[in-house]
Amino acid sequence: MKRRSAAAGCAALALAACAAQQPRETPDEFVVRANAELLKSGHENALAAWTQLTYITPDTEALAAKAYERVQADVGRLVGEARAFEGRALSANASRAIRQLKFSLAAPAPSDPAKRAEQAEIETRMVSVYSAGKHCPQGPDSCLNFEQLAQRLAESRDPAELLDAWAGWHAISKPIREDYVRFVELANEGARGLGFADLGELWRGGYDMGPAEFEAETDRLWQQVKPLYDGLHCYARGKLQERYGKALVPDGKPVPAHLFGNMWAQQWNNIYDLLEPYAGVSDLDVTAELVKQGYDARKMTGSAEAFYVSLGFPKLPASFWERSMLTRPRDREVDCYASAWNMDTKGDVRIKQCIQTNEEDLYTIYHELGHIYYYLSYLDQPYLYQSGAHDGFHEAIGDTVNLSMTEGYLADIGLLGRGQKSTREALINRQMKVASEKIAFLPFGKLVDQWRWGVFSGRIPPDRYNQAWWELRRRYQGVEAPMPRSEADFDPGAKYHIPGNTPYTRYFLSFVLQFQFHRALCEAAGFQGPLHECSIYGSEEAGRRFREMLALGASRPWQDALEKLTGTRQMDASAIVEYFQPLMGWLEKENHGRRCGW
Ligand code: X8Z
Ligand code: ZN
Repeated sequence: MKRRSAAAGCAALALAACAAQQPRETPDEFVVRANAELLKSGHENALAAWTQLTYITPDTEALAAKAYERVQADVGRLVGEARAFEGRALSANASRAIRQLKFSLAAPAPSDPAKRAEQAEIETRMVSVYSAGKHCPQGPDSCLNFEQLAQRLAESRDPAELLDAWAGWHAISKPIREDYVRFVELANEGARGLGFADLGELWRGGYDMGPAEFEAETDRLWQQVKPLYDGLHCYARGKLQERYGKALVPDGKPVPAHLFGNMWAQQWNNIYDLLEPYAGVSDLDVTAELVKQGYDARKMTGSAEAFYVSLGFPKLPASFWERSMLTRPRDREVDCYASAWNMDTKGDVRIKQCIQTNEEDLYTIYHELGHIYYYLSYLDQPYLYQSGAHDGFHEAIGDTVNLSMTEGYLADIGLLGRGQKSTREALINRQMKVASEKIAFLPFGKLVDQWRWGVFSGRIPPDRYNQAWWELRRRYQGVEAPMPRSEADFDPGAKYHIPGNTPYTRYFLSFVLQFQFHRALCEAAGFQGPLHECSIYGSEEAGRRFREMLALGASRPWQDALEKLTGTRQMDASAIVEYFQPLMGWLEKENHGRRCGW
């Protein structure tokens, strides 16, 4: 404690010089202190943020901004103090911990307290505006929130109604634009203060390789998976033409973005009925069974827990059930976006999700519990190592489990009838369903940060925000805006992770990695057969291998963690290609004669 007040007492000096006046603190001692300080402010921040997002009012917003500001101030100060060790030989642990410290914030703030406060307020406000977003097509009594609009996009097949839902939601982000412009200025200043050229360089730098090398890695992976997407896009456009006609969905052109059953056209599972290759062959309707069997949020979460327990993970702590928010409360504004929380890095873990009884939310709760079980697996690590090997690992855990929710598994737990047909037709149907989530997502997973990297570097200035967004969506996804857009709009802001400032490349990486993990775990489980039929449900050995990797947290470079589980040190798309081999062969024939591309 003394040291802290000494440091605070010489505030007029540069922080590094200030720290240099404490010659007795070794780098390793510094790391111990940094862990303790960050744990304290991180916990307070988590409590305030949780309260704000589960009870949005101007008061909770102000308190959350204050707590967040403290974390940013602590990180900025500690990074400054760590400069005293530059040029010195550090232990492997001190060097890694200091590296983690630099990359610990998604948006560092400027050192000027007034600007720091401004940034914290802006970030908090952007999320609040997004979360409270509503579309009121017929006046104030007709307002629809995000879930209602998303449901409309998923279920309606009337182009006018789809367009209304799409346009309504894309209007809520207009007021976020101005805040976002200022946020970029402030966060860039914060990143420069930590020694980065801009915030994008900081984001790309957190992967145990240089930022340029990382960017090249993402391009390499994209080239590996692009043929899968091209085939699926061609087929989907053909099917959408059958439903909506060539006037709305023309040949050789990008497809209007409101027709895919999803607000961002990022996953197409909601239009599986339109995409289904062989009608009447399979009954894959899990939602109907969930409803029939009276599954509520708790029961769905319990089902996910049981999967992890079958792998040898512990049961969820009682506090998880007491403190999580699993449904939308009726009496207040909340942020319903699904997320998993590690409150105190000591076992207070929670989920915030507004679970509805349907298949999509079932998969999401399994995804979220993946985060929770990662948190619980690395509780013994120091604070700065309590994160994923990289952020894509964190996203991939629950999704790896999702890949094991095969027909066999769903039948085991009574959500699908036994004796699903095992014909080639049934297999292609099933693969189409998984592809509509996993392959459809890949270009979106990549482009969101292509946009932000450009924004942070200044290559995309504010007066080109929207235009550049749609250029990327057209280039990568082959979709286009369903109505005229201008720079008065702020369409990127209609995606949670933009106002929420959550880096997005993590999901792109996750969608590649999860197949790598799945293949390795299936091997560990002794499964023999095609990858798409494997479920690791009930395999203690797969669970043991999984936990071995998870327990490392961020204590080692991610390549070590990957090697531990898969035997390779490279992210690689060969497993996703292998998984979808049957569908790809089928699509090649099916697309014959179609004019693919856009
Ligand atoms: O945001 C999420 C999770 C929470 S970490 C539900 N995902 C991305 C998205 O929905 O945009 C999972 C898949 C991609
Ligand atoms: Zn996630």
